[in-house]
Amino acid sequence: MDIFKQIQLKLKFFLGSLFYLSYAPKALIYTKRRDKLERQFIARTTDDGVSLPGKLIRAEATATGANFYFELAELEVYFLAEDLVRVDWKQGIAPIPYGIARQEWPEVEVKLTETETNCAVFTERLKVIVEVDGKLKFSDRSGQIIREELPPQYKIEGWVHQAQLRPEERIYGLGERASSLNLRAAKDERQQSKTYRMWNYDAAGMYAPGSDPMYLCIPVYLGMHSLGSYLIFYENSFDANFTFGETATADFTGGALRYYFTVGSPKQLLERYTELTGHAPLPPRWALGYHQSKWGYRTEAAVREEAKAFQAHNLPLSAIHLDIDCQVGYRAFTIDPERFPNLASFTQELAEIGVQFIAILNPGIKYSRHSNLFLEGQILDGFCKLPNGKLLVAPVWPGWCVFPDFTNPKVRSWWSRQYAYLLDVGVAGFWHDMNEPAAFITDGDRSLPKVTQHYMEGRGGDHREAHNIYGLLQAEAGYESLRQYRPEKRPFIVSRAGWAGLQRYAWTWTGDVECTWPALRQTISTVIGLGLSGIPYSGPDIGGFQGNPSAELYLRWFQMATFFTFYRTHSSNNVEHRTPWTYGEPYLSIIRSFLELRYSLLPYFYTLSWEATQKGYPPVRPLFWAASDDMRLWDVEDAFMLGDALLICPIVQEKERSRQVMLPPGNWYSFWDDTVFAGGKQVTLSAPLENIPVLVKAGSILPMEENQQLTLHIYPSGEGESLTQLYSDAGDGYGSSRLDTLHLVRFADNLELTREEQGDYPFPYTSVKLHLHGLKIQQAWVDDVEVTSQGQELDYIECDRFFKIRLQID
Ligand code: NBV
Repeated sequence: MDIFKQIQLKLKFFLGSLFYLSYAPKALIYTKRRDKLERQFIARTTDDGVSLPGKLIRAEATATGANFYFELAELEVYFLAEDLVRVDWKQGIAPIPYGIARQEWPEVEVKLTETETNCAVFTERLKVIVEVDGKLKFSDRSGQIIREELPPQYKIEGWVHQAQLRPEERIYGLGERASSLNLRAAKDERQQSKTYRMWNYDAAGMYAPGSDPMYLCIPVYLGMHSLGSYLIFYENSFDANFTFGETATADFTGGALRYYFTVGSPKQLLERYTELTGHAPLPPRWALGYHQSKWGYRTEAAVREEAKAFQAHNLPLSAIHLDIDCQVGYRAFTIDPERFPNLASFTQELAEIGVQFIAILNPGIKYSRHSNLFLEGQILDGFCKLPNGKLLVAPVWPGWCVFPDFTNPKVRSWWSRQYAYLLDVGVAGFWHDMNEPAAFITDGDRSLPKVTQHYMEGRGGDHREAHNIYGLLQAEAGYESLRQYRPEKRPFIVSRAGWAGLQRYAWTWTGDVECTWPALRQTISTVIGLGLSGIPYSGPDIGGFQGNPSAELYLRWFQMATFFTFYRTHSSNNVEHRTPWTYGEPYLSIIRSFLELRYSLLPYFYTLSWEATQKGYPPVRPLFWAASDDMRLWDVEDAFMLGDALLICPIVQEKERSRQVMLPPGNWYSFWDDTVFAGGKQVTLSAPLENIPVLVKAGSILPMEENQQLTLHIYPSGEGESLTQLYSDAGDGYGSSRLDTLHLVRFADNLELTREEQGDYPFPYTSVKLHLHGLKIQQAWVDDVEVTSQGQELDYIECDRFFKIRLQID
């Protein structure tokens, strides 16, 4: 970097620090106030007593399970499906079903048996054994015990729930975590266990791998051991600690102990979990393209210049994100009319070149009589208050702020109305930041005091319960708004915080991660973990948020992110402007080729999105998704699957030009040169600067597009057959769609490909190219008409929409 640039950056950093310092007095005052309130609160609730359920007195069968009456507790076991059960230890505040999408389930046949020592309540696929002291065991269809729980302990408020872990057991999930993929692998200083907190948390500008908690905590985890796998979701939003050592302990500070348990393969677990907490709706197709962002676009001219620079560099771009600098005094729902003088025509101008305008907003509302939002919210009595009835006021970007209480349906609908006029001027989507909710402090928890009161749908509650669902409910309000005020288009919201079910309303990103190689590597586990927690759309700030990545680090991060669902460069306001052309050549050309690859893979990405709407499978998957019984895959955290066809091996270290990976079974083709690798073992793959290893599973068909032409890349396996689906529609809105199902059968000397179609949407491609990898086409028939002459050795054939293709390969 030249000396001028260095001075410029130092100056930026210095000014940035001064800017933060200007908030320091408010942060100090608030921290003191908050501490005083917290002290009062802690004094009120400290009590160490715990009680166990005592002895089981009687069991009573119900239509859906059974009720168990213990000396000191009551337990309800309720089957929602044959392999999904809800367990409810009654004491404590019952949850409001914010996380739950499906309430009605068809009745299942459940039986109850009793012996001297225990009772069992079961379906064909899942058995819950309730022992007289309150221990619970869960067994699967084969009778194998999959999980053993100790009697739960009730504290004055909240439960402690423990389960035995098998030595080889792995744990995944808990929402967003900057930890190892297997959460049990990370250890605390005493090297025994690791505790993860359930408390959505603002890293305030920078976090590193190992940091906990993160912005988006979800009390759900998937357990895998040699006898099977299961998923447990605690429907309890209270602050909690989850510890994984010899046992798994969930320690809640309040609320009833209600959890859902299901057994099956990871696929089945995700299917069930997302049936319960909801599927992510189909995003607009443009959202799967590339997004450019920067904390620092202040004017229309700056944004125009950025969009034009993408064109000039011949780089595709789908969206530009505007951070708080576009606002008036950092206030929600504002865009400075002086700096963006004609927003409607500007968003139109961008849309004409295929670029969507995304606006940020934070939940904190300026505490001022000169703020309309404050006055409106006051009329509704819609802001969070303290127990003495006074408004809770804390500093965030606009200065002193009040916080909408999204647990009040009237507040949600009022908040929903606010998006309308930005939608009217063509803002395509929204970026919800600081919604843990975050507040500026000098020390301690960067949020609202725990005593802050919430409406909780009328039953009342405090911030210990409402904190983690705050971002979720803000996203709900936003999503409903976009559905209502712009019904012809699909909503697009990116939310930093959330809870179980966030996928119904929003995408997320992995926040203010540092610009380091370990942070790049961390992103893989974080994104996979989010997917296993039901959130299919996430991705990092490419290059990291805080700092200036080297050209190589940015490039490697970019290459990896090409295969994540949310594909966005973003960076802090005190760092160098970061774009695909920042580092010049050869980086620019390599990035361009990855951007082009991403856009040509859109049919594949879009079909994975459709699959997520049906089954809840995250597009980005762990390697064990391909073979969950292969223990060697359980800890692979530096590679991932994109759908079932692609295996991505990012480069996670500087100057690395090759790497190893443990392949799942089957054969794997190099995407770059068709070399075939036998799976089920470790292989070494080369990784020149120009690319990262990408493998395609033999038997797959990879749909790619370019200029209205669909290319079906066929990667034949030695034997057998496979099904590939291809989903298409208009790319936005709620019109018709189509599903093309491709059936590929491998015979000794030929391949047969048949296509079936469903749905009314017309076939969106003008022609189809069939590209055969690894073998040559000797002769080809399209719908029984021969299209080649003998003696040719072709890599591909081109045709129109077909129903049956036969390729002679020998
Ligand atoms: O709005 C500014 C930033 C934003 O760029 C970033 O992506 C968020 O994670 N925001 C946090 C607030 C300030 C962070 C120091």
